[in-house]
Amino acid sequence: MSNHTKKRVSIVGALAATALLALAACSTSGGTATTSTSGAAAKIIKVGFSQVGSESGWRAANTKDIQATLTTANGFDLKFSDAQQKQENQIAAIRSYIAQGVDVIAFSPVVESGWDAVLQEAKAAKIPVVLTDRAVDSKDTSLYESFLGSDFVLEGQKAGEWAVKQFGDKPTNIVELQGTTGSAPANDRMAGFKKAIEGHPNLKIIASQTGNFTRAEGKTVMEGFLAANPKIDLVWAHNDDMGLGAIEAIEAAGKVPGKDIQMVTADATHDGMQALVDGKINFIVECNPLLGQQLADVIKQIMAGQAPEKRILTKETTFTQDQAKAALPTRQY
Ligand code: GZL
Ligand code: ZN
Repeated sequence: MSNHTKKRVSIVGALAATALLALAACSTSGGTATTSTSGAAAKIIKVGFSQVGSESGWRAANTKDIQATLTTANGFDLKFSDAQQKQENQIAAIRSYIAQGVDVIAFSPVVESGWDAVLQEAKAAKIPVVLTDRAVDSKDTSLYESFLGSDFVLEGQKAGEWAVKQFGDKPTNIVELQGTTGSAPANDRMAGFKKAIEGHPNLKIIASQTGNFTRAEGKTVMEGFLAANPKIDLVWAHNDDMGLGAIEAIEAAGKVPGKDIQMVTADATHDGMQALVDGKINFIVECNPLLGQQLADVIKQIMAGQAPEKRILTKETTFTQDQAKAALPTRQY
């Protein structure tokens, strides 16, 4: 190849490389615009998210997934707030998102009721709202575009059906560690479990109290249950974290969890599944926290002027000890 041609080839090569670099830079810089598939600059979507808190392993996995999915590289500018399980903090966060003029508001309501006023304000500001994880009891369903999350009644039912199978018609004293008072998961898991055991009068819920979905409160409430009830056969804990706290109280009382007192929980987080493998929990009903992709898809539909499905269910299953042994090594949370 002549020197002249070599020179031309190297200039063309350099130009092509620069062009490629420029293109790459603009698509990952996450500046004001990203190149969408059509090549036209797609607007970054400003999302205000109000999270319940950081009360449990489930919540930590849910937060991690949402933050890992709603990134600038994926076309989002995510504003995220943790309400420490207080409704007034969520209402304040939603109001601040309205004031900031975000494109979409998403949140997991800590309790079911008391949202109509602030959701009316979002509607008046023409900011669409997406519910994730937990539901609100607003009669006016125009206040939100979509609700994506689990069927908690079904989760409770699965736990109750297991208890019926496990204890047959032997007299069985059950204590219930309820989730946050007034929250959709607590209300619905309780209802589902009760429905599954009705018609089996041998299965009796002899005590029921909220442990607010935390390990610490689950332990304290279980200590109270143990002090007041000489015969407890089964703990029904609305989440793994309260169950793990209860295990500490059971062991401190010199009893063997999973044997002297059996346990069924909801969530299937890593630590819960480990306790199931260790035989301290006997059955877990999964509640899938990985809602980030579904949320991203719903927001993109809304921004494209499409109406998302009103109710989007999460896929989830149940685990026996053997199934937990098989699943634990590859679980994402
Ligand atoms: C259920 C979620 C509940 C989990 C708890 O979707 O709202 O809140 O079961 C969490 O672990 O605290
Ligand atoms: Zn029966």
